[in-house]
This record gives sequence, structure tokens and C-alpha cells, in this order.
Amino acid sequence: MYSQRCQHLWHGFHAVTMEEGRYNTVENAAIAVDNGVISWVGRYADFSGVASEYTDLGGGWVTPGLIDCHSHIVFGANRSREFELRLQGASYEEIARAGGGIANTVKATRQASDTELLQRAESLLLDLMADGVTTLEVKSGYGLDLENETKMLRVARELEKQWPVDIMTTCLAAHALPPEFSDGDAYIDYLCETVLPAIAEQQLADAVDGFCEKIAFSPAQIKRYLQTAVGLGLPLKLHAEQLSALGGSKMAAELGALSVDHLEYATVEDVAAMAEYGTVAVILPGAFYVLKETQQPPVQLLRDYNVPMALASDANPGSSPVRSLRLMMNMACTLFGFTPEEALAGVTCHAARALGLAETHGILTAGKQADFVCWNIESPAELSYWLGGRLNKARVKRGVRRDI
Ligand code: DI6
Ligand code: FE
Repeated sequence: MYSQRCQHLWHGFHAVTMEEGRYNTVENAAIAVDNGVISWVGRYADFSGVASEYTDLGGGWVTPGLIDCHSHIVFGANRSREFELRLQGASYEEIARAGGGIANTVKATRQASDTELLQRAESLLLDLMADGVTTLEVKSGYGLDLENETKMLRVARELEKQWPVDIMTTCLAAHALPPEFSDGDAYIDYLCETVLPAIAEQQLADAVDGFCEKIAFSPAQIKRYLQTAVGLGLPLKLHAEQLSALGGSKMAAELGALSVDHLEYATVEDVAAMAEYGTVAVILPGAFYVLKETQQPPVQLLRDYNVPMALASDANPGSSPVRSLRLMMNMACTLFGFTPEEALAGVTCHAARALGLAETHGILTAGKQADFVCWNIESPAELSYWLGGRLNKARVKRGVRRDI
């Protein structure tokens, strides 16, 4: 029973609160909101207070606003030409070795102005938001020098000023070796001595990420880079075990990383370390699908060790040109055996934790930010079941209805 006064009472729907990663269904629910924060969630019949404003959403299901905890939506040009080449038989790695791939995007991103990058990013952002995203992580990583990494992070921050979305920025300067360097160690030196300190000083990044892979940086190189980030007070994330097992995820977990991402080749040692240090596993079905990978992430092992599994778009112009987070929910179920409940937890409460936002985001309960979406569906499993389409009918950000 809730008998207090509140600013705004939302009702006319069933809700899943997603506390502790479970649906926690509330039928015929209501959500009381004050100053953009949830003050109560319960059955409408149990509300005996008074609200200054009432909104009846007219049916459907409410979930926490979706959180996309891994994206690269700021980039200079798309790579649809490489898609065509891959369809003709070229591999992702062959294209990269021939000067395409990430290097291609780095070239275009360095040439692009802030305005051009912003416009391109907005195109993806608006599609992700239209499909229910209310919080998005955005990585740099296509600048690969101080000027261009800061440009990307500035653009990412600008998105938050322009649109009703929370943006978390991540510095991914250790993504690839830029053309002006021939030695990975020397580039890591430059990142540790120049780029990371400047980005920390300018407070442009909420976290630091790297690409630990045979085609990118070794665990030893990444460790040095991540330790520098820790010294600067920045939280860690890591792309690890995507294409081979190098133990990057164990190393990052031991350094206290918020999340390790991809994980197709993660071993039991990696997973045990993630469990021990409370690191979230971020699963990225888009890249797995686009690159036609066959090695599946160790989903059952992650369950056995109680490692929270988040799901994200990995939206990027090369390996994951994804514009819908719900599509990732479907792919996680179809390709990796997630349950629809796990998929929804992956884009709400576990994604919040992967961003260090568990205190404020990802579940519907008193004290959390009032970010929620009302979907035109008859059961929550439909969010994973339908491929594409426009299912959401109302989107509330910080307590204000902001349908786009
Ligand atoms: N893993 C990925 O899937 C992306 N980056 C990374 O480290 C790929 C980025 C690209 O191909 O542009
Ligand atoms: Fe990525």
C-alpha cells in the first residue's frame, strides 16, 4: 500500500521490475515518480495516495528502459563495401590486412568534422532509442591519437546534450595500431604517457577499454594500459576472447574490470576469475552473426558460476552494423540459448552493472531513475520473439515521456 503524495502516477500496464535479473512481474501495475526518480512500484490497486498528474498508458507491458552497454556508433563512414567483399568470399581478416577494416574507419573518422560525426552517430542513436534504448555506452577507438580520440569522445558527450538518453563514454584508444606506429609497445607507451592522462584530465571518459587479441594487443600490452587507467581512477572494460583464448578476460577481471566483452573463447579460468571479482560478461551476438563465427560464448559456464550476462549491440561499421538492441535479444536466444528472461536482464539490470550504473539504472524499484518503456505486447517473451518492428508505444526518460 502506498498512501503518500507523488508528482506523477503512471498506470494501465503490467510491469517486470527485473530486480535480481528476474522478471518479478507486477500485474496491473503503477509507478509513482517524483523529480525523475521512482518513488514506488506496485499494484495500481495498492495505490491509495494522491498524484498531481496521472497517465494511463492503456495496456501493454512496462520494462526498465533498455541499456546498450557496448557500442561504437561514432565513426566516419560505413563499410558496406566490405560487406559486399565478404559476400564474395573475402574474410574480415583479409580485408583488414589489405588496409581495410578498422584502418578504413580510422581514416574516415580522422577526416570527419565533429558535426559530421555527430550526424552519423545520431542516425544510429535514434534507431536504437526508437527500439527502447534509454542509456547507451559509446566508445572511441577510431581516432587512435589524442586529437581524434578526444574528438570522438566529445561527440559522444554531445549526443547526451541533444537527446533524451544517458550516454556513458569509453576510451578505446587501444583498439588497433594506427598507421604512424609500427610497434605495439611504442603505441601503448604513447597511450599511457599522453592519451590516457589527457583524457582523464579532461574528464571525457567514464571508462577505458582495449582490444586484447592476436590481431590487436597482447595481454601484457593491455595490462600495462589498463593499469595506467586504474592509476588515473578510471573504471575498466575489455574486448577479450573474441577470436582466440589469450586470458585477457581473467587479467581484466583481476584488475577489477566492470565487464569483459565478447568471450566466445573464454575458458573456465576466465569465468572463475569473473565470478570472483564480480565482472559482468557482455555477450555480443551481432559480431558473432556477421562474422559467421562458430565458437559460442560459454553461456552455461557463465550461468554455473553466476556471472551476470549482459547483452549489447556492439554497433560498429565493421563487424556489427546493428541498429536494434531487441534484435540482439532474439539472437542471444536463438544462437546462444538465452531464455527471454535472461535476454531482458541482459539489456537492463546486468547492462547497468556493466556500466557501473547499478545504483541508479536497470531495474524498476524505488530510488532508481524513472527510465522505462511501455511495449505493445501480451507477454515479455515477445521482446525476444519478434524480429524487428516497432513494439514500444511509450518511452519515459527521467520521469518525462519522450517518445521519438
Ligand atoms: N571488436 C569488434 O567487434 C569491433 N572492435 C573490436 O575490437 C570491430 C570494429 C570494426 O571492425 O570496425
Ligand atoms: Fe566492440
